[in-house]
Amino acid sequence: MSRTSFVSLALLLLACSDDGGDGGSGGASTTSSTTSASSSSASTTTGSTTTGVGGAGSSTSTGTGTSTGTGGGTCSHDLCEVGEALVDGCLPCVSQVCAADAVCCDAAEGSWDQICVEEAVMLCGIACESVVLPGALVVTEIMNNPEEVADTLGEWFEVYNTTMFDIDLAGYLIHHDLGSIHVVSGSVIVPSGGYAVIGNNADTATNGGVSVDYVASDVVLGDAADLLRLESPGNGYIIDEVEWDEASGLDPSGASRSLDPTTIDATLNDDDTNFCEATSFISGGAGDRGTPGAANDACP
Ligand SMILES: [Ca+2]
Ligand SMILES: [Ca+2]
Ligand SMILES: [Ca+2]
Ligand SMILES: [Ca+2]
Repeated sequence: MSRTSFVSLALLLLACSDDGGDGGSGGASTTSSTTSASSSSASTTTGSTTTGVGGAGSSTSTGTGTSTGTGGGTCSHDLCEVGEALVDGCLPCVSQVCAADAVCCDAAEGSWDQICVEEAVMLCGIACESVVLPGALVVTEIMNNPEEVADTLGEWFEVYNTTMFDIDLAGYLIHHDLGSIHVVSGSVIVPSGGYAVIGNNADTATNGGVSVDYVASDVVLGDAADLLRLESPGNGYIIDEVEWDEASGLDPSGASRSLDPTTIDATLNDDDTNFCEATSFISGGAGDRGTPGAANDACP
């Protein structure tokens, strides 16, 4: 099995698991050695670009090369960082990765490249800032049919970051109705455990009072049916995709399609029945309902 097909297979398995996302695009190349989705935000970080902590708030780091807490020796660099090939066994996770992909421990011919980093994330469950996998972002709210303002002025959607790292959407591809692709220009930080709002108009005086973090004026949100897909740059992973169709019975006008807060998950948001009409009025808005940039209303 080639190295890239291993990553694709692992992503496929991830997509089939409970906490997986929408899976990667099978033909996507993962050979580029860097991903550009790393966060450059200084809002919560200390300047370290990769930390590799194993869990939020956990003091046991399974990703750092200096960790010896789970046996093994000391690795020459962090498992989340690309660099020279690591010595097999310097951490249990390295043994796991190199058993599957010998290149990562081949000092003569190989190196610990970005594929090795991704494999460490997928095989060992560590977290690395440079690896954004399907499910990391979830589309949680879609205002596809505002009423108080024209759709051409007041459409927006909201994404939530499920990971412990901030995610920068710079370079991400936004598809609506497959075939239309918007490439995010510039930095748009989705904070860890927080939201970003992407809309077609940032002027709160004319867009229904919505604070928009990024304007994508060419992303049109169909009233009857449409889809949104967020694709990461470089590796082409589908980080989340959501489709809707009024045939499901949910067909709001003047209220967003709002994902129930108990189902914030990239797989669960594939089911239209997990959405309902928002009930809160947009703060300072013109009368439409939604919670852009904030937690969603509970569904009945
Ligand atoms: Ca619309
Ligand atoms: Ca409308
Ligand atoms: Ca989804
Ligand atoms: Ca919301």
